[in-house]
Amino acid sequence: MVPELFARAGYEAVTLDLQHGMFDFEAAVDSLGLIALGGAHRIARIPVADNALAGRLIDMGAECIIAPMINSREEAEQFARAMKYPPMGERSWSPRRAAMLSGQTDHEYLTNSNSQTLALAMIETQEAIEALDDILSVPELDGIFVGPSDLSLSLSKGTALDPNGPETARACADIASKAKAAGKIAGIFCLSAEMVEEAVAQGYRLLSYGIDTVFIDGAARTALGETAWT
Ligand code: 3PY
Ligand code: MG
Repeated sequence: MVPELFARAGYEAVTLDLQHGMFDFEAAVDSLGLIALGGAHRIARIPVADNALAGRLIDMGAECIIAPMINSREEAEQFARAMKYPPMGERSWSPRRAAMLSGQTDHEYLTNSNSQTLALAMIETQEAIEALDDILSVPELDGIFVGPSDLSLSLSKGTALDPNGPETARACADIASKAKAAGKIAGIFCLSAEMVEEAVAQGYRLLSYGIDTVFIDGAARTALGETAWT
């Protein structure tokens, strides 16, 4: 029920995290249907370099795939090409559920899906920042998605987990303006409402804000704190 709750709460899109979250493929397949039922767009994050899973999830109805730790043009290209049908890429044919969930026939889906699905490469290392122009030049790639926690770890050479820090914020602003100049979508993970505001001001268009376990943890602690006997 959790993905559906988020969709019904008013999020425009709900992301299933198969990199760090608890989803296996079957749970993700169920959840994609529940997000659709709740009326939100369907996003999934794959584990590092798992382009085969990107293909399976998009066939099962994910509309956007986020690929973590993309550090070179070649990695971006391999990922994005797995997401797009020829002649653009080399996505393999069998989109049964994706066509169903998007209310299209297979033929309509074939015509439309390259422009209706998003391949986003995560920028979350110093190496990725150095290769950013090359990554942004991949025509099949729709955009980038920043992971500020890993980015801060990488920029500080492992000495600081500081997703809100000034060095990370400067890097995030640069990434957004380069993405905009390249005509690509810029997305980012936000840990707070303040980060959402800052990211919007920097030009980010896809904001991923809130984690189910963090919300539950916070609500549980608040509820306990409100009782007289704890
Ligand atoms: C990061 O901040 O590194 C992320 O991957 C966010 O999900
Ligand atoms: Mg990360």
